[in-house]
Amino acid sequence: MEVRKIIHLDMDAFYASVEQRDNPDLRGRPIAVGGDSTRGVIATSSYEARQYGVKSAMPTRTALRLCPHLIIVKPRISYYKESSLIFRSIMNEYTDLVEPLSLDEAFMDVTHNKKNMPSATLIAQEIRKRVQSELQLTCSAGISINKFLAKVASDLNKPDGLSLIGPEEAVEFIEKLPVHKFFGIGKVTSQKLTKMGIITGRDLKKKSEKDLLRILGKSGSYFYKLVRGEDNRRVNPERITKSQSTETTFEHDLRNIDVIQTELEQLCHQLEKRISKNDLRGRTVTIKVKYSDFTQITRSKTVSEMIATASDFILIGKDIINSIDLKDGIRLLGVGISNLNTEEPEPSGQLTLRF
Ligand code: DCP
Ligand code: MG
Repeated sequence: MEVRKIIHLDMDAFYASVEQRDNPDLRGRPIAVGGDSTRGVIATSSYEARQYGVKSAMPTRTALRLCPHLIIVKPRISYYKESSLIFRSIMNEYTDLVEPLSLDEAFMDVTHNKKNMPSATLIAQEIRKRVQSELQLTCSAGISINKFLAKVASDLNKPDGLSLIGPEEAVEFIEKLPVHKFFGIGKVTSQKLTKMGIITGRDLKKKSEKDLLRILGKSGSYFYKLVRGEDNRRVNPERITKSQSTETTFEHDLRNIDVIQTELEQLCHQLEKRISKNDLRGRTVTIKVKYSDFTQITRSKTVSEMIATASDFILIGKDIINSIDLKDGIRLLGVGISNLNTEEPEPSGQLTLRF
């Protein structure tokens, strides 16, 4: 099979950079885009603010404690969308195989491209220059042979950087990569792997596919291939997000309803973070529970309004959990949102852009 040339592009401190671009008073200063100090959270922060530890999804109150002179700016999503559209149109000049992951992030497959440029690195460099001159924003690029490595690569020289993981380095790179850097391996799983002495890709590679299926569940086969440099997921320009979810497996089965609800709250905050990145809203909340005997149930509730905040998910999620039989305890809890705004019918005669 032909070696592919995949680029992953990710804007730097996206919302905050747009704000600093549009308001010179904010340039060079620690700013955060987000809600107010009463109950708001930070969507993102400028790199100046990151030095103080101000991060995405942090309560604004905490952020102000870390950095008292932090400037809080209210989000202006329509402006971010406008820049995002231009960003995407620049990428589309090189190929139609552009798969946006959120407003500020996308994969491209430039193996064959409209400009017949043989070097993916040069394409990425050109795009970065154009983003700079047309949007006055910076972005970082990762170039490699598959989606997984391209995404890891774009993070290596952030902000305003580029990095290449070439075909000959791919396998060695993955072998050295700590398991917590693997997308799809969460905190609990990586702790579990660490306890088993699996610290890096190399350790993961020593396991048979059967072992990985046992340790990681269904995704075991995916990781088995991944550590061998194989990730054949294609760049899909048509992908529309239909649902978003997040789940966690506990180290010990949980029986106590208060503990379960606290876990639910954390999951709901993670879910909010995920969907706010994509500017998504939804109407159906689903709770997934796996019992100690590995049987699994899901229960959903649909509301009439589009919702997008952790507090709404928590309210509905708790309602669902209270109606579920917890039996002898649960080993996994998940929360998801569907019936998203991506599935809304388009108003007739009007062209709307999907995000
Ligand atoms: N976002 C959000 N809530 C989060 C995380 C992100 O609303 N919990 C929004 C704001 C970000 C944008 O999504 O600007 C893109 O997310 P990234 O994770 O790419 O973060 P940034 O672009 O801000 O920073 P980086 O330079 O690390 O990419
Ligand atoms: Mg970004």
